[in-house]
Amino acid sequence: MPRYHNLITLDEFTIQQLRLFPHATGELSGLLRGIGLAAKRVNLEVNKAALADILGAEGSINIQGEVVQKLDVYANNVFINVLRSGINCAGIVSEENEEMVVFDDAKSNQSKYVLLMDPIDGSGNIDINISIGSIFSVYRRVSDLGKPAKLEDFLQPGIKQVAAGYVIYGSSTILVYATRRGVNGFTLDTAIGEFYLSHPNLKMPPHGLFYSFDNRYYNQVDQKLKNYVDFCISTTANKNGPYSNRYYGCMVADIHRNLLKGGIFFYPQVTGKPNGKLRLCYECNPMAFITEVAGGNATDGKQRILDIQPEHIHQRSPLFIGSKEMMEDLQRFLPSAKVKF
Ligand code: AHM
Ligand code: MG
Repeated sequence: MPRYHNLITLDEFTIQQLRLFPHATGELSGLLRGIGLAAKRVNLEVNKAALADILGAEGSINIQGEVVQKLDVYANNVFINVLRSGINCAGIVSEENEEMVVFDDAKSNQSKYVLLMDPIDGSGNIDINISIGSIFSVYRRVSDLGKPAKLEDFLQPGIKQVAAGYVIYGSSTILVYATRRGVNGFTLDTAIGEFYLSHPNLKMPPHGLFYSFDNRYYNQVDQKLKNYVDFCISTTANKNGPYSNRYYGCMVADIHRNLLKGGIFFYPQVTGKPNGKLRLCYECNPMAFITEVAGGNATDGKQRILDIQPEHIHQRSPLFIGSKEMMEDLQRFLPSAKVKF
């Protein structure tokens, strides 16, 4: 019998998790089901991108000052439409929307969750058929149920995340999500259109062979960080010699590999980008949450990512994230990095 006949689907898994919590309402399961559905729709378009006239720039510049790709817009609409038509989300913040989007209807106002997302991470990879991703982060609202969600619901420190996850559209499509109980990965079987549990209880290896950093910024970073990059490519980096440099231009793909194989990823402060490039609320926080639950660490170079109180939904943050022992090595070079929590 094929292996997957014994596997459970994402929906079955999230429903089984409910049995562990007698007071659970099923709302988070419903929300994850919605995310899974949106991911399947996006996956379909990604797979026929050139045929579906979805390659290339859309023609506008987003709030971050970046060129918006057609697929960014498509994916953003798919996620928003699925979540708006469901009843398990009170509103969203997206990289593609300057303001929060509140689903102000009687049912959605009763929902206890809000979601923050980057609908397409690694947009620069779309046209060249290299992995891209979607990232999401779920919080319990702090504003009153029954009323529209408020900005304060979205501006919570990452440590308050109830769940976080990503979808990687790669050689296969995998949805990985974390709750405090663990990290699990589900691979899309396109024939039946279901995500199946394929990577149960993921743990990040404490050490790995990869470092992910855009080397074009080498001459723009602090001397201490240059010393660390020099260490990564030195013969003493680990017992097998230097680390391999792997940088896909898609953080989801780099961190997915590091989660499975061990590694470190960093996008620091560089010239003209005092806070790096990545967005705290829907890029750094969800990846930090997943990584920590899996046994790794994440810092902005001064403090734990998950402890940062966001002030703006689109604020950027430097990010250093990865396997525990590699993060401890980093701290020897950047003593202020505070990677041990
Ligand atoms: P995006 O969400 O607009 O695609 O930007 C985020 C991406 C990350 O996935 C990736 O690591 C980084 O931007 C690449 O940027 P750079 O070309 O500056 O190295
Ligand atoms: Mg993006």
